Amino acid sequence: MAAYFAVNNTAVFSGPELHHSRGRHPCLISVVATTVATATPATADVASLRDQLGDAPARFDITTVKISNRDDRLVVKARIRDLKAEGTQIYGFTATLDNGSTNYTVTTVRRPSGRTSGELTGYVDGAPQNPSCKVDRTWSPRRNTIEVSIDRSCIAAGRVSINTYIGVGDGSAGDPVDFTEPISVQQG
Ligand SMILES: [Ca+2]
Repeated sequence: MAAYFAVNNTAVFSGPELHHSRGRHPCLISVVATTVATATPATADVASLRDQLGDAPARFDITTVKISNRDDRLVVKARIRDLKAEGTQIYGFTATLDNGSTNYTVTTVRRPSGRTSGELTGYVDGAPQNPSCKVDRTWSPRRNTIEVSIDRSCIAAGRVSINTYIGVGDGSAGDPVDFTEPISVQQG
């Protein structure tokens, strides 16, 4: 993204307007601002990423993911290119703590009827835990978004690294279709 703007601004710099400008050109400021806006500070409790567009069929194509690692809730919101309500779909993520030995799997399934379910399982050194936490989930085919929200007390405190995916199936069978790179988010 930053490179894209830099290329555009380079083109502007080479234009005739440059000859009328003294000191810092406003386009240079624009390049700096863009770089800052797309690089999330390590200490922030909110982080987002843009996944490749067109690397999966439209209803499984994750385009952006935003994570809020707040004191009260962990909220993961994904935008899908065209979230059609067809078939049974599964969306989920893993959240791994900095210690590397504590992680969680969170899944939500949407069936053709529109009914959804959600499940969270914790693992400590590979041993499953059962926090019995409610997984709030909102599948919105109209808005092309899936939002999952969990009480923050269900997940050990601290920074988490999150990988998300979406695919076909109900969790017992099926295939993930699109994945995102890990997103590390400090707790606010
Ligand atoms: Ca994608």
